[in-house]
Amino acid sequence: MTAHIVHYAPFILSVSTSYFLDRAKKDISMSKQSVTLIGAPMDCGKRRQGCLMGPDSLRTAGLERALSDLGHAVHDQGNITPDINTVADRAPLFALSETVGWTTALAAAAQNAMPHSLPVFMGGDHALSLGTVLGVARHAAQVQRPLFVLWLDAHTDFHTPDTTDSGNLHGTPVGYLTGRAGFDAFPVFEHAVPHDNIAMLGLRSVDAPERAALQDTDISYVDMRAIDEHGIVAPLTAFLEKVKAANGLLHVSLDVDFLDPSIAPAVGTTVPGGATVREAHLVMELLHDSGLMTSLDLVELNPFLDERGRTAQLMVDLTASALGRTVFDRPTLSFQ
Ligand SMILES: [Mn+2]
Repeated sequence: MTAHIVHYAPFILSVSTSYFLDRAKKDISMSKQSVTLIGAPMDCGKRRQGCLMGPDSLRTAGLERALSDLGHAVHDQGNITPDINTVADRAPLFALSETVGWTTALAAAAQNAMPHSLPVFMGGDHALSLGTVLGVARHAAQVQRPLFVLWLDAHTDFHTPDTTDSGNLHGTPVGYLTGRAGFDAFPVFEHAVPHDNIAMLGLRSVDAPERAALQDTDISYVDMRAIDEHGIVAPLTAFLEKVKAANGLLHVSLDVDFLDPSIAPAVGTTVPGGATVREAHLVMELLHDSGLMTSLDLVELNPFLDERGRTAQLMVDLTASALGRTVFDRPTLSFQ
């Protein structure tokens, strides 16, 4: 047996070393990108306050450094502010006017950043996706490529201003980006994302009307039970293959509550039974391997509820994984 090992070990070592050196060289030249950090201290998508501190918490946890250490050219353009006095408020919707103002401003910021960089929107609550996806969809239409959306969330956020009981508009961005009725106060979503182009991962808290509406669509929704039973790789890989085959742009929206509250306590809408650290990193690593992600939301981080910055740190680490941080380089043949 000893002879066997001695005989083969140098061969294995030399093959794998040269393979990984080649791979590393290729990665360094191919994966450097221009990244724009855009702060969106938006806190009006729900009543519980604190998300306005999210961008600065992500900065304090070292987001810019984590990405520049990977070789990316990172530019933090600071925080944007909402357009004001856009529409009248309307009960029972909470802060409708302010939310529309953020939507307009964020759509413009997304449209400005997309042609030259991968924008990372530092939220801010999930209502910011009303604006980011609007802007990204406008850009996708301009460059004539289909837009795909990956929603990593405990919730579907498929409400509309007409169906929400709470009046909290952070529960409506997927309703908006799919072109559901009821968003008259908002800018027209000219290029609604087809249901087929949307995948939701991590669901475990879905209102009955949302579930009924969702089940009438072709949106791919994967709840935590499905992840428990079959793992997270298969549904994600299937979705990424679709994006690749269509030469699509891919917007990823990462809600803190996608993660289990035991590892990510800094969110107002904790739901037990979320993704583990490894499941979340695996999603991000597969996104990087695919090379398909073109924009990213980091949302619902409420630093007021955090424990010594651990949730902010995890969100930074997950973003780094999505942009190429690995323990070891390894083959990613499925997307080559
Ligand atoms: Mn959400």
